[in-house]
Amino acid sequence: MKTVLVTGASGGVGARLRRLLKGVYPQIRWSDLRAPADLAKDEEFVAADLSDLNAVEKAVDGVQGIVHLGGYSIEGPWETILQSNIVGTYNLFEAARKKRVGRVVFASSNHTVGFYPRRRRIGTDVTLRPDTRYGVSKAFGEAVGSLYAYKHGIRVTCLRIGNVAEEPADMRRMSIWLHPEDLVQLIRIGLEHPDIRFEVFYGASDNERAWWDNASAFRHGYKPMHRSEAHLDKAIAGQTTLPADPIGDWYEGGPFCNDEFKNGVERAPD
Ligand code: 15L
Repeated sequence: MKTVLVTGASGGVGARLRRLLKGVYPQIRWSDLRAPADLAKDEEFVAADLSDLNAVEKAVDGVQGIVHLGGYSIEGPWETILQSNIVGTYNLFEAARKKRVGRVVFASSNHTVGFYPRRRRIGTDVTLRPDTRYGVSKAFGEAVGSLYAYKHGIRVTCLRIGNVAEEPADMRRMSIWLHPEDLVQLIRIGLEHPDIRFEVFYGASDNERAWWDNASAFRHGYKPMHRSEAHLDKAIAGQTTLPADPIGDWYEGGPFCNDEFKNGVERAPD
């Protein structure tokens, strides 16, 4: 893996990866709509709008692997989600096929399965239950990844990321937290592990209160280095600042589930 493209360079996760991936691969090309304000002289950057296939093809040209973080990272209006995440992710995989890129790591999200109740422990093989249009777009991305893996032989890893941060901010994040260094480990498995064909991993650190069975990641050698339990006090303190949310507190997706929720608490499906 000599040259790797990372989309979404200007976002919060992108900023952390720019620091942590330095030196890991000989050449890293960063991409986003606009360059990060603190782009260093030795960092390669290509501006690309994901909804423009020609621009994406140029960004992808000559790389062996892609980490696709780009797009809209929270719930948004349909038109925004459609262009940034649905058209954008299709373009990314299509450009990868045309330019013969060998591997793609796709940043999926816990919001593909947000409507599972917290009391259930789920694997990566459950029927998806997206909690938002954003979650639907990530489910679409996983499906496109599967298509391009099985039809075109691209080695694809989908990371259903929980919440990337240095510490879990509240009690929900105690269960879904992903330390940036553990994210790097998962990305490296996706880009380097010889057995990858099409895999889905949960993007979670060593979380004692996890709702997810991450066996497939462990089978590929994932050994998370960070334990959410070590930050419990901070998470409890963060939780006290949040309003009660009967829907969000019941489901794994938290406030994303409550957003526009019209189903009636008593009819909230299990
Ligand atoms: C996500 O998928 C979002 O990109 C991120 O902004 C957080 O909201 C995270 O999920 C979460 O569930 O905490």
